[in-house]
Amino acid sequence: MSAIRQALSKDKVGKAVQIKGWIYRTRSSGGIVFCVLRDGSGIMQVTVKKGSVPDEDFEAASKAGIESSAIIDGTVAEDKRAPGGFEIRATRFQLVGVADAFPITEYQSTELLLDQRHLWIRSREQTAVMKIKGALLRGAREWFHENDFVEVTPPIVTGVAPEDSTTLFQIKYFDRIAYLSQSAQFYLESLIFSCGKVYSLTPSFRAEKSRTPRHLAEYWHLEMEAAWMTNEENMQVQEQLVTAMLHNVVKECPDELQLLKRDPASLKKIAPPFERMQYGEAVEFLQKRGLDFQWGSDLGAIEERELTKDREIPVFIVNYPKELKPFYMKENPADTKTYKNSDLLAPEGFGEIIGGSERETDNALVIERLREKGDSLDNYQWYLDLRKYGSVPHSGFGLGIERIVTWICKLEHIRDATPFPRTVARVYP
Ligand code: NSS
Repeated sequence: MSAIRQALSKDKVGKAVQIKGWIYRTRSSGGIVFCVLRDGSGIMQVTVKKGSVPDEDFEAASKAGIESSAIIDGTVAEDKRAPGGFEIRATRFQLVGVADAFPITEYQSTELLLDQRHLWIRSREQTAVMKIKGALLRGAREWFHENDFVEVTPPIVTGVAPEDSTTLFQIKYFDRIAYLSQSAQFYLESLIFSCGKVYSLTPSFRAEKSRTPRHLAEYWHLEMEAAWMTNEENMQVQEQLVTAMLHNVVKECPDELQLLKRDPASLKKIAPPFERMQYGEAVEFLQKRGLDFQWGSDLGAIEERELTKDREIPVFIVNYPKELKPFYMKENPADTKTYKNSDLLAPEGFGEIIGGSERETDNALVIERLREKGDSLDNYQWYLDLRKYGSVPHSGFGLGIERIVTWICKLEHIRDATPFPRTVARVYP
């Protein structure tokens, strides 16, 4: 058996091949069925001619509707009119799984496509997005491996809230309350004492009630934490990692990028160092652009768009005011109103893909901030212990995988960066 991508080649011309796949398009005219078969690696035209295949095969090919599965034997031939420039002239057409009338046709509403998500993910665009996502993750894992990070496996069920506690999902956990993890950060902070440099890829959960094109209730979170690391070194890891991820997509997914109209040159030119812009500079920049924006306000979608729309390379916004960020960040000694942190904003108007910081190691400060936040210290005793037994300076970050996919694939909405999106309105299918 041959994958379609391999059959689409000059040196296969005249050779016998067998391909297995699903009918993507089909039409018949004057004793010939032209069907385009799809198999995940690509699409290819198959011509089934009456007399060139057994009669029952021709009959089956004439009747088979789109998304039926079939096994085709035949010979590869060059044909300029066929997609990809080659076709298979069938000698056998075996229908395997007959498809009912497919519920998805052209120009469907977004809601219908979401209801039929389990079928819609067969579309070529969705397939391309999933392959690019796979290539991003492979690029990330390779980079971490080459740079001596240990992949670790933190829990998903937890009692702590690293980020905004209003977005926690509560679950009944036997006879107690627990939460779905918002971030693996605190567990990674514990693991640096043994492994030094760690990372994890886990689902994270945020009960985001606002419907935005950038938020999911469940997303894949790639997080890193390292002992002895300053926030500047943390940013160096981020710019190298992101570059490696993008360059791996360019290497592995040229066809998928083309299908999604993403110019690979725009990704290839991204390389460290990325600019570092102080939060204070960002405020001035936005004011100059005519936005009514004051020091101390959070950068929302509008501001991030303004900061990045004329850029081709990601930019770090560093040292945010304390009131905008979570309690675990390290105070910036150069300006104690701010933290030693950074958000990485993707260019072309996209906005945040990473949030990172150096971590506070002073337990008194951590306790004070937890109290201000109104959290019970009971669930955090283990986290406070980390500062009692050989505490070291350390930093880390979290990258939203669907965010980077949305940016690279030029998707309008983050829900298309994941096969089964979980949003406030949807857990089906
Ligand atoms: O809230 S973050 O900014 N930071 C953290 O969770 C840290 N505790 C991570 C760490 O230092 N280990 O989230 C990190 C990233 C953020 O930049 C987005 O890219 C992504 O996670 N993110 C999301 N993606 C999709 N949907 C939602 N709701 C979402 N929230 C954050």
